[in-house]
Amino acid sequence: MKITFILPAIGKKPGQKYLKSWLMEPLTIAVLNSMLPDSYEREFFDDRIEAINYEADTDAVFITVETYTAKRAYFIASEFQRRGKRVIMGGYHVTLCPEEAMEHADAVMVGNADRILPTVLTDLESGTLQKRYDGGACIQYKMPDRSIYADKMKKYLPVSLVETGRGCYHNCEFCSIAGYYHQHYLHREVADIITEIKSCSHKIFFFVDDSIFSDKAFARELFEELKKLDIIWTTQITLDIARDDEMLRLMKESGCEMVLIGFESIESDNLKQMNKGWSERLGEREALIQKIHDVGIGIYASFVFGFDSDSEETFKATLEFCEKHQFFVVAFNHLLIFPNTKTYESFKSDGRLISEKWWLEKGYTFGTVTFNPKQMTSDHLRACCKGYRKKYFRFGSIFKRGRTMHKRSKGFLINFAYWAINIIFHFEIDKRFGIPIGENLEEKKK
Ligand code: B12
Ligand code: SF4
Repeated sequence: MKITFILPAIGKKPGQKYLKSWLMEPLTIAVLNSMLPDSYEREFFDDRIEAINYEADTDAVFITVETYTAKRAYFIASEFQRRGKRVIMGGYHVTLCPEEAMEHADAVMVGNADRILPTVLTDLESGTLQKRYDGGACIQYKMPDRSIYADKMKKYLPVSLVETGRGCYHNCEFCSIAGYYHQHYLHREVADIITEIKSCSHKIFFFVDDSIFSDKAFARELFEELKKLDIIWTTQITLDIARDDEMLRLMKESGCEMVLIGFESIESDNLKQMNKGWSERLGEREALIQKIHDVGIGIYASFVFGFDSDSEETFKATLEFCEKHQFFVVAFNHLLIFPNTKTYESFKSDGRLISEKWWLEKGYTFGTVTFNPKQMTSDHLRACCKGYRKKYFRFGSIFKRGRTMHKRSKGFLINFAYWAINIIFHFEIDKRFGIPIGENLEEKKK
């Protein structure tokens, strides 16, 4: 048996390269690859950096699909299907929208592959493939098999991606993780994670978890073991980590140099609207941020605009807030209305969606707002996301923050990463906005 893995790309502007900051190693493919029996042949096409060989001699094509890559994934599937190949799809978008994906695939997998993939492979071999498989939520692999993209490693950012757990206990209404894991959290064995980290080639790690300290005992055990390794790492976390002084100290000692925090909004009403009111205790936010900075950990602060209390004034106040705290980097994104989230349902029932399937819409570009905000037009919201991002990443701001960064942490690697990331973000703003989704990917890859 031979399996062909595909990671579809989002899209490109004509003649441009794929966005550098999106070029991370495709951990999903390594994890799925590790689940195949040794006897299987396998190959992988990374649509972001290389041409797909639609003539590949293969028994099945496995495509991982996110909402932004769905249009492209369906095109790739159709190319293989018309050559008589079987296509199986899985991933976030398929889990959130299985009926839609089923129209484009021979089989879809909803949820995690870890438990159910052997059944899919048996059915493939015996020619009894079902239309839909439900993998549920689980995490059961030991060691991702990265050999599948070893030949492409130089094209990816020099960061190793490792997954320590999946899911999150919270239920923020706009979030795909909540739509996928339904407030469940699961983690791997610490020993497996450490063995995996030791096998990776880079010194910088991104733990792709959405909420690494959901299980505090596990997190503590993990951080204690990380202390024995000479690595630096980052992850996504909620601000309440700073309520636990011991955990914060342990994180820093174990090599954590930066955390990504989804603040989402500085407006209480917005936080309530998205069911993230729990992230804010009146007056405490500033103190918690200070504690993280005092221990020497930088913050990648992420904000989402377009909730009902947002106007340009919110952008101004948020920029001021970010400049005051001198965050490592920020993201100012417009609200993305992902399918099968509570936000999607409420915007749909209020008649506020401009397009119900924006991700398949012809001409849809990255940065285009797909709903009607309350206090701004959708074009104004888009312009503010871009304009205020530009203000934060102007060179004056980067230099000023760079000096603060150096005072917070003296590590060479993290300071180097600060300059590299900020400069990449500075130049990527214009490139990122307006990327046509699913387009120009058959151009010769550079
Ligand atoms: C690392 C990461 C990135 C990296 C690189 C991603 C990459 N493709 O290489 C960076 C930082 C660049 C990034 C960027 C973006 N990301 Co991102 N990212 C992640 C993150 C944190 C981890 C992904 C991962 O490696 N998971 C580990 C693997 C093992 O899990 P998995 O992919 O779910 O795979 C399992 C199952 O889903 C299933 N499965 C998956 N595919 C397939 C295929 C088949 C055939 C089968 C059978 C099964 C199967 O089996 C696997 C094993 O159980 C996820 C959140 C998360 N925790 O997963 C967000 C996430 C995927 N990203 C998301 C988004 C929105 C983006 C951006 C659009 C953000 C932005 N505004 O710029 C960009 C798009 C970039 C792109 N696609 O090129 C969303 C997608 C939501 C959606 N509905 O599609 C997520 C879910 C985050 C979120 N909280 O909403 N991202
Ligand atoms: S936004 Fe963050 S905290 Fe909220 S459900 Fe999603 S992953 Fe969990």
